Amino acid sequence: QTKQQNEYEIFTLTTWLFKLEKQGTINNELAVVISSIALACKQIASLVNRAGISNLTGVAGAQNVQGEDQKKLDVVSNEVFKNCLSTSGRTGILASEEEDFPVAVDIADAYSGNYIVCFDPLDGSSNIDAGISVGSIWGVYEPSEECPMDAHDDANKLMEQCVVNVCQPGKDLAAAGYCLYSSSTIMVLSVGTGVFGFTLDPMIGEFVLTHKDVKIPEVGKIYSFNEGNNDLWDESVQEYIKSLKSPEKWDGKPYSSRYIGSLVGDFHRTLLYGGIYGYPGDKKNKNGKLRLLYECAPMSYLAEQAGGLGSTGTTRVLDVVPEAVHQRVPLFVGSKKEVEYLESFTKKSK
Ligand code: P6P
Repeated sequence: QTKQQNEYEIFTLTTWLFKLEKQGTINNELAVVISSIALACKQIASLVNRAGISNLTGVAGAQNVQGEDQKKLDVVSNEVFKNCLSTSGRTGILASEEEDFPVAVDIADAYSGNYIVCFDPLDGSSNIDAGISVGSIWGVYEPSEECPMDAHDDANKLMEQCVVNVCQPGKDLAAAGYCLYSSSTIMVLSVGTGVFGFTLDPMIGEFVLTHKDVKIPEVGKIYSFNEGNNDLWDESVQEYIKSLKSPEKWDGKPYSSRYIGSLVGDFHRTLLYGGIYGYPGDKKNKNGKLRLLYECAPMSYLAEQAGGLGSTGTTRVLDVVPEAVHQRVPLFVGSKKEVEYLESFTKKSK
């Protein structure tokens, strides 16, 4: 029987992970990896919140008080993520938006689990100086014993082959999530049993359960696209956006546009309020701007776990087979009916 919850009992990310481990839903290694990600995000939250004060805003090249070269906040965040994931002892290879090639965790740090973690340590960091929401995005991919050991390939190539062969979003994602650094710091994640959100309580330094089994609204009258690129988009996307603005089509109530230029903030609003976020390919970049393994796949995984959908416009994002670590794909993600409506335009044109 369920134990009566007393008024002082709080549910934290740590106790949530323990419950899943006890149920056999996740193993201890994955619980430790996710806890190490939570530690990294707590550190980054503090850095982001104090960026202006501790002179961490602005571009690299500035001098700090010790006269050392100032690192950009996303470079610092990358170091924080790598340190926490390496010292967790449960990871094998780390692929970061900030690193040209995946890095193998030092064998001295490895213990068990051997998970591959792909992450964008501080997405949207160009918004920091303006105090606009930013976030960390991550995906934990199942470990794999075999990696293509190609003797004459150098270590970098070998690492890249490992990640590409092992990280197939639709079958190898063991967990995915993001941490939103905004009016509050919220960790949103899934291990395949739905989407849960935990808000950082600065009083106790713990992520406390605040969003239980989030379900994205079936439909939503908000679209989130950078319309400055409209003339570069495929005609099918232009037609789609035009249809959202038609008062006649929507009983006099066309869609609203919301775009803050920070994927984590735009996605989080879409997850809670419904609607669609899109970063289409365009004439300059046919695959758009966002990366599959540590932006599009984690967000699509979360959307589907919440009853939504993530599409490239022609196929489900989670069905894409990676060909390179920093591979880009177009992304349309949000309420299932909204993404399906978009696909009724983009699939027709193919
Ligand atoms: P644009 C931030 O640089 C980012 O990667 C996402 O967070 C954001 O959604 C997108 O790029 C914004 O790109 O071209 O609209 O400025």
